[in-house]
Amino acid sequence: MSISAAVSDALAAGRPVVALESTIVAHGLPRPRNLDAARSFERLLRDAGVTPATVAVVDGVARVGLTAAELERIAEDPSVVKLSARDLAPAMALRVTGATTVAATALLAARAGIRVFSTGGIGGVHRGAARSFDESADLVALAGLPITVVSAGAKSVLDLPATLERLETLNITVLGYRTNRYPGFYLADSGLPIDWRVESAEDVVAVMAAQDALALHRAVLVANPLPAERQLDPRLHDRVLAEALAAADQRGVTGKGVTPFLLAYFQEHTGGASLEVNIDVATGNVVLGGQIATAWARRERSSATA
Ligand code: PSU
Ligand code: MN
Repeated sequence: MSISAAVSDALAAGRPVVALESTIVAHGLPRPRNLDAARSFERLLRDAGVTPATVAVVDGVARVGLTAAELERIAEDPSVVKLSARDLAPAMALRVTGATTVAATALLAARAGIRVFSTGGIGGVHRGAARSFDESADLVALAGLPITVVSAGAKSVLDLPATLERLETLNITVLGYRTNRYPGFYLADSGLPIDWRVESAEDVVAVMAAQDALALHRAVLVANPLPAERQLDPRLHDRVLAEALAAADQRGVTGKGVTPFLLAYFQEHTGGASLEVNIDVATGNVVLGGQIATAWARRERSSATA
């Protein structure tokens, strides 16, 4: 594993760092918008004084912090594979280039000592999971990693009530950022309640510190909805969702192909509207992740000198 100089310098100096995943770039967003988006996530953080650490495996090297050329390759090369946590070791051993999911990104970022990670939506329990057993490895990975993940919940292509139940079972703390409802990614409000509401980055950091005090090496999930006026039209959303699920079923898509298939279907069949919402959502999470990392670095510095 290799941590870029920018990231390791920032960590050593106690400056804020935010991890970013690369599956959203390689398999979650269409070319060429994916590269623009990946660059803009990094730029937003740098402009806020935060070091971005985009994670991927490049020619068998697990990298935390990519060069501009590596980021371009992940976005543009169609042979880049999707790597979850269980795929990291074979990808490294067999010198593969791949994009990391939330599970794999969280694992590598936590190993590097990064405490905050921003993404769009996390994986979760798929509809029909009672039969297919399809539950994202993101959930199990986050249950064992001390990292704060900022997302807009999980996409409605998933079974959101079941996803929240699994988060409860796995002891993953869920905080609503200025909301008491779980966000539905494209929609600001899934209608499902969350127990804990926080109002600020400082609140999130206080929860992280309390987890540390208890030696709980588990993720904190910050659920950050997009503003209601920017959400996808709910009628369009419901129609395309039904079609996407039927198409996946009919084509017999299984395993790690399911999520990319559903996301691509949504993008193709909402006339680009879902793509704009997707980028808006991820951008909001990057901004909030930057604020949390900044508050965390400030707290760590003050407790080091206290
Ligand atoms: N959800 C999104 N966009 C994404 C993903 C999920 O809204 O790009 C990606 C993330 O990288 C996540 C992965 O970790 O899909 C989950 O895949 P699976 O369901 O196969 O575990
Ligand atoms: Mn799956």
